[in-house]
Amino acid sequence: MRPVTLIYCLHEDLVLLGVKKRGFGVGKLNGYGGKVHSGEDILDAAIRELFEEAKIHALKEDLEKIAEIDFFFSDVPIDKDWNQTVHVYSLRNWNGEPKETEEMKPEWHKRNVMPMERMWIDDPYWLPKVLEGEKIQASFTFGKQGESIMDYNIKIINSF
Ligand code: 6OG
Repeated sequence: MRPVTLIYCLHEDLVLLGVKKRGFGVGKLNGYGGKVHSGEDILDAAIRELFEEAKIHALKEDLEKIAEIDFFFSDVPIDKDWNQTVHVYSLRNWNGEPKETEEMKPEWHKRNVMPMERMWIDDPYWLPKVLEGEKIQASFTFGKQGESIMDYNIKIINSF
């Protein structure tokens, strides 16, 4: 499974989401993150992706791990490399103002009224839980190239 990162920046009752402008999940609203390079530390990758996509700086000690999720795409050829393990973090302190980049256009949303119809179809199952403070380990299996959920499992855990 390919490791990838995902950060949700939180400020008061708001969460920073971005419209993905290219690549995997184009057009969808999501947190910030991407692929961990080979040999790269996962937290370093999370910080690097956040800077590349939003131009804000984070410190490792400010990242709080809130979820680890395996995503399987049952009808996408293995060599397309869509199957991934997403390491999810929340972040309350950073430096700088989120900016639009070639990859993401930032939008702030109220945490309790997120526009789920513009997000990945798995998000309603787990994202509200983790933004309320739960920690989860989960897996999802998709059909229809990610447009339907065939199976999922969510386990609430005490800590990572
Ligand atoms: P690149 O591969 O473009 O980064 N990601 C998902 N996020 C959610 N909420 N649901 C999913 O369900 C996801 N699959 C991947 C991880 C892709 C970014 O998208 C996230 C990365 O932050 C399938 O570099």
